Amino acid sequence: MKETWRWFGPDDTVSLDNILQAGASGVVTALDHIETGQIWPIKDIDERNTLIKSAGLEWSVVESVPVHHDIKTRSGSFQNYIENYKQSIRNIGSVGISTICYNFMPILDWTRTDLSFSLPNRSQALRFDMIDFATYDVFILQRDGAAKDYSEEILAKAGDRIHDLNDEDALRLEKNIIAGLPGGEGSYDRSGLSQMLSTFDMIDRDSYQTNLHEFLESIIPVAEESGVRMAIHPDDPPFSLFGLPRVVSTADDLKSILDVFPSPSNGITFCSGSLGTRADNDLLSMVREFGANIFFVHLRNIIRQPNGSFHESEHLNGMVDMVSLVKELITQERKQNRAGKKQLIPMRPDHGHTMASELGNRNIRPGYSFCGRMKGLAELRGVSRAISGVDG
Ligand code: DNO
Repeated sequence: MKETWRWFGPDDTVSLDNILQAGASGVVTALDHIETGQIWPIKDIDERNTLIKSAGLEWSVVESVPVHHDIKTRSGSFQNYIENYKQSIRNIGSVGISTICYNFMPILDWTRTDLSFSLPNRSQALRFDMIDFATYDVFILQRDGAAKDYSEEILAKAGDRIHDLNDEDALRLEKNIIAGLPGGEGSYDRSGLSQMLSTFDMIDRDSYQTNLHEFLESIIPVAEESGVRMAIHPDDPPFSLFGLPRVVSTADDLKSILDVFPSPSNGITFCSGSLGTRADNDLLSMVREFGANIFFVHLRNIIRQPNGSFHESEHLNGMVDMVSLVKELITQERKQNRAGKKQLIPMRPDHGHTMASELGNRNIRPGYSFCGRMKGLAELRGVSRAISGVDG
């Protein structure tokens, strides 16, 4: 696999030199200054690419070109936005970047309830706590019908928790959940979120899946012509939130995406941390099943609890058997290369703990510390080299 690093552009606290020093050879980045739905101009893509190249790195993956809400809901100006999306794919392909990561999560992109969950070694991790989430949804946001989306046990605990939260805790919880995380799309306040949720009143799981399929039918042929591979990122977390449909969460979901438009340009971002938070997702068999269409890999580990809560653990210590997963990914990569692809799959250490000199630094993007990711990358490279070496 090719070792890459997510870079948030020239304003990132981590410089391109830092990325080289951490041991990556590729960069994963996006033009966050372009408003969602607008065309990415060749000039801007070119400028970013030149910057990366002049630092001795390669722009391996665009993460992400966000999909506009109108496309997801097939409302408003969705046809226009699809045309713009196609043009962005062409422009990205014309600069020679061959992989685009995107997602189809409704309203919120990835979300957590706690951005500084303290681990036994006193570093900090991101956590999703189901009871906190239910507390917010049912008692703070007071979404219509929210209670029916949770078990009696969770509701009872949420009912207790709301009494333990002071105003400041409640606001922090709200901000963590809905104000948007790095690279994520949606950033809302309470009334903005409620208003967005109402746009999904008439969209159930089946119709949302159809919307995704129709989007793929429009863009995949353009990606093929442009020499670009589209890699859909799974839902994070991979289950419904706020009663919204999520359609990129399981092996069946991924299969339906690949089957609706079979193409060397229609593929997935295999995110072990997202997919791994469902106990019923068998990651190794997913890699075996979808290997030929895994165009990008995020490696991250988790510890989950039976009620759906989880936190992000060290890259090698958690419920994902990371060594076996890396081995399976390398096996698939070799198989593809023997079949003539001759391409390494870009991999990035996904998230890292906040630790060492970065603890307490408010400028660190949650999940995107330098030290934590460097530790993750070093560990994952070690595993990867050991496996490649052993198998020749
Ligand atoms: C979180 C990330 C997400 C992801 C996008 C993909 O760390 O994995 O921001 O990149 O949702 O489109």
